[in-house]
Amino acid sequence: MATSDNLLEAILETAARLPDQVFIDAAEAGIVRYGELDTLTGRLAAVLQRHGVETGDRVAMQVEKSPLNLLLFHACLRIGAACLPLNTGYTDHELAYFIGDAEPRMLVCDPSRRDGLAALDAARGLAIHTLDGKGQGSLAEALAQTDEPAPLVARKADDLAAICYTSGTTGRSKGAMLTHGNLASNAATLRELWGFSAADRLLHALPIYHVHGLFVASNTAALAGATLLFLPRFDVDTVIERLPRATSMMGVPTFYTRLLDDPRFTGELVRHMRLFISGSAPLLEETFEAFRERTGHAILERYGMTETGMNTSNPLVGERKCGTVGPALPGVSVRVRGDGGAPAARGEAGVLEVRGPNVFSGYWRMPEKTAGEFTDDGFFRTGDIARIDEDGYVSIVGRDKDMIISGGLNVYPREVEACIDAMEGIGESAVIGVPHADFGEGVVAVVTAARGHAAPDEAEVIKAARRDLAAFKIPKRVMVVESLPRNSMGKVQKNLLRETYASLFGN
Ligand code: MLC
Ligand code: AMP
Repeated sequence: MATSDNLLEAILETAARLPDQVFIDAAEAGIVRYGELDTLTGRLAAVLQRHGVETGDRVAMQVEKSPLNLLLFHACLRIGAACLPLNTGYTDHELAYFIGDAEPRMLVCDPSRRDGLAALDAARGLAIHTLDGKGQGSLAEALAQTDEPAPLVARKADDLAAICYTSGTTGRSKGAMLTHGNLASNAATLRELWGFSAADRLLHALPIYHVHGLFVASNTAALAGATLLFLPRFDVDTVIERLPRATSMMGVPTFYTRLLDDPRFTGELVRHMRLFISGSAPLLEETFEAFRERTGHAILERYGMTETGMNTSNPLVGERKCGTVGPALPGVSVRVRGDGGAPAARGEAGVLEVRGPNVFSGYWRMPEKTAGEFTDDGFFRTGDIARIDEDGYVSIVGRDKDMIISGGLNVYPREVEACIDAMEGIGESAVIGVPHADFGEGVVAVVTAARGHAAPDEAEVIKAARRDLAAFKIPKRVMVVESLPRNSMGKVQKNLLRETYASLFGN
């Protein structure tokens, strides 16, 4: 019986029952069995402690996906340190902000980034270890030299387990503080709801620097004693090759559209599969229908956020309604508020609010920002526009926040605009998302020339943006206009721009 609310303790309970079962099968990158989890996480935790990481500290990780990367998250849980997963695409410029804000005790990065980040350790007393996608680096070397496992530290449900940064529509990126209770309750609910068991082999092609791959997929599988078929990234060839061994798969909509684009992806290939789950971005009805026609499987769509983990899900057994994200999870309350904060009538659209054990404890060192996002009765304002039907199924119909979701990754126009506006020769810019067959939405920048300057050059703008911004945020196109359309209040009319460029990517 678990003696504390430490999420790793719950995972190790499952592990103790299934010592020979494979937890992570990463093919040539190695295999980790459930029976090894206690010792491995203990030894890795001992390495962290030897470098000064204590309970309550933060450990930042910006590393390529590998089994050791996932175990590093578990090692943090073990000693009550909060892990700070960071997109591998973030530039040094972006990284410096997260390090400055979260003040981690340790950063684990790819060996190729080590030199560029050298200034950080000197300036902040930060211990830096390296780890590459093959599981090699100074962290692996230190692990090999460590025999004595660090004991597991008891945690309460409201103790911090992770800080996940999510950009804001205004201002700085915010670190969403997720607790052991948030992660454990959500994983236990999803295991039950989606019927995960030790018989499952979950095809895991998601990155593990976001909640989808790190928490939803990995924690749910680990609590169930399932096997993760761990791929370094989503690659159609490898996915098609490994699907015959899988029972289930989780992905963003781009995974499913890319599979459908490949003639080798047939109903025969996936007849044995139990479950396909989609989330992180809207699944188009045409994708749902084409998938069902090709394979006979109805993709199960669910809805969540970094701040909340999963909130709603279509059912495992029962109707999966296309175009909806299903009813609220057990224990989670959802409601829709119309204009002025009054409850919306059933079927009417408004801002979606959620409350439950999955909802984060607040933004790191931003108490005012946190207070502003919660209602007096404890509901979190998601910023998504939704409606709820007579059966309690939620449909996400829009966003109250100026955010683009590209291939399941969020891009905040304001951040890209600030970067472009600072460039020589640019007057102003407006960044929008328009339909894109592969990424769902494609980032487009509409720019004007600064007074007295020639029209900006598309390639130059893109090249300059790359210096500061991760590749997924870089506009796929830069359109030059004489002036941006504005309303009578002087606000840029992005809806007009979205209409103008709706077919830019040939949709
Ligand atoms: C990569 N690129 C992207 C991109 N991913 N551009 C826009 N949007 C993206 N998502 C860039 C690359 O850097 C490259 O640029 C160019 O686009 C082509 O890359 P690619 O080879 O096609 O990309 P690929 O490596 O295949 O990645 C695409 C992807 C990946 C869809 C497989 O982005 C992915 O795994 N997305 C999942 C993200 C995720 O896990 N989200 C969950 C968030 S949690 P260049 O210029 O370098 O050539 C969340 C909560 C919830 O939202 O509910 O789950
Ligand atoms: P993130 O901040 O990366 O966690 O992204 C969370 C956002 O992704 C949500 O607020 C929604 O806007 C969006 N999202 C997640 N799942 C879905 C879904 N199934 N349908 C539509 N939008 C989704």
